Amino acid sequence: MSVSNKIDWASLRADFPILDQQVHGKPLIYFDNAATSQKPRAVIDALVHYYEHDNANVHRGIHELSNRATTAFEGARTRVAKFINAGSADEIIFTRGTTEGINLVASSWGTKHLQPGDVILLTELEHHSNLVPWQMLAQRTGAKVAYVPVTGDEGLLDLTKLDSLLTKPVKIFSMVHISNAMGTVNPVADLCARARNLGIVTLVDGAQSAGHMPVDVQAIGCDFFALSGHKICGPTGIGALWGRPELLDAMPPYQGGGEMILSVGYQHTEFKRAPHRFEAGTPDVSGPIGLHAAMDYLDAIGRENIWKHDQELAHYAYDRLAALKNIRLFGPKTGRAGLVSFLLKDVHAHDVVTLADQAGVALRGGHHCTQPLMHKLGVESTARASFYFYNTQAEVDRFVEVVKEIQNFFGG
Ligand code: C6P
Repeated sequence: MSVSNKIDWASLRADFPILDQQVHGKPLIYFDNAATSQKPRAVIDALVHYYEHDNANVHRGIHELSNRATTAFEGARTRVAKFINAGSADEIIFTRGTTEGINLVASSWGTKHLQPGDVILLTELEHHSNLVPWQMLAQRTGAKVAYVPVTGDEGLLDLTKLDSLLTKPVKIFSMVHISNAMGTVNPVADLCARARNLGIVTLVDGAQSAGHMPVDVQAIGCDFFALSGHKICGPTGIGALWGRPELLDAMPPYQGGGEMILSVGYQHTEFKRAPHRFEAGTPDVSGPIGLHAAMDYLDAIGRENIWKHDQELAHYAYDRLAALKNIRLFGPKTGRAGLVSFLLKDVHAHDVVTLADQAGVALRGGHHCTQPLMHKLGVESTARASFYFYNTQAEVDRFVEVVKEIQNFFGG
């Protein structure tokens, strides 16, 4: 693999203590990175350091620990802004993850702007996180939800339909950057430009893209971008939503409470500007600190390098699986992100995952929170192997052997 020549991937792998273990007596092969990534020592150390030295509530105290915690917390906001090339830290709202980021936009921006007859445009590839909040909003406002169709097993958007779908009643177009179920990489910059020409607001679900490829929200040209920290080497429970400042400042708060106010009376409250008006209550302080360490770690490797590595591994895995009999593969043949999704003839995806686990290989099987997509493709579930930069070609070879053993076990 070409990128392997430039970077010492093996030594990076040693940064992840969890990977050095046996599962069911076999060396762990962790291929469930699209669900959550593992954490390097640098992130674990940042969390331990924070709790051992600086733990305090933020924005409240004038004491030393509170000042340190606040500086670290706000420093992490600046780091996130740099990670996705936002114009300023004020454009970054800390959330629990992608799900909460999308809910925030649907609830705050959506409730303010949508009316009966308006349309919310999504794609048939979406994760439930980018479906359910919009369906709930449609129910509340009388708007309708429409979808850019998917062509079939290759999981590509049928963009021939886009002109007829991007019409005047569409108020927001919310799309996944990388499909967690198919590995499709959507041409989000092009989609956002076409929407923007018509004055349509756009949101990009960056759950699977942010830590896997270079992301520049200004180059993408979207209005909102949501990401999850736990999928990019950061802690669970922390994520970020980026929004254009002119949109954020005109949006009503999503939740009320402490920290998001300028002044409160018994009848009336004045709110802070974005981002603080969207962060009610004591925030997760350690989460942003861990996320900061994760982003430093990823950028020291280079997301361009990570992207090439993951893509090469995914294409290698895809080609090796495609050489097997009685297998159905999902997602694009070329240009795919770092995962493969498949079904073995007459074997349930859960059985594949259970037997792979016995061999030490961690996969995911199920509908991947994309039930409508699965129904469209006429399946209930798939088995999925999803990669990150600490995975190796040798692990893929072992995984393919395990898939063959499972086929033999079931007489296939
Ligand atoms: N996908 C997977 O195994 P949260 O849970 O908020 O961190 O991320 C939600 C989410 C949103 N969009 C996409 C494209 C995603 O892949 C995910 C999470 C995991 O594929 C859990 S279902």
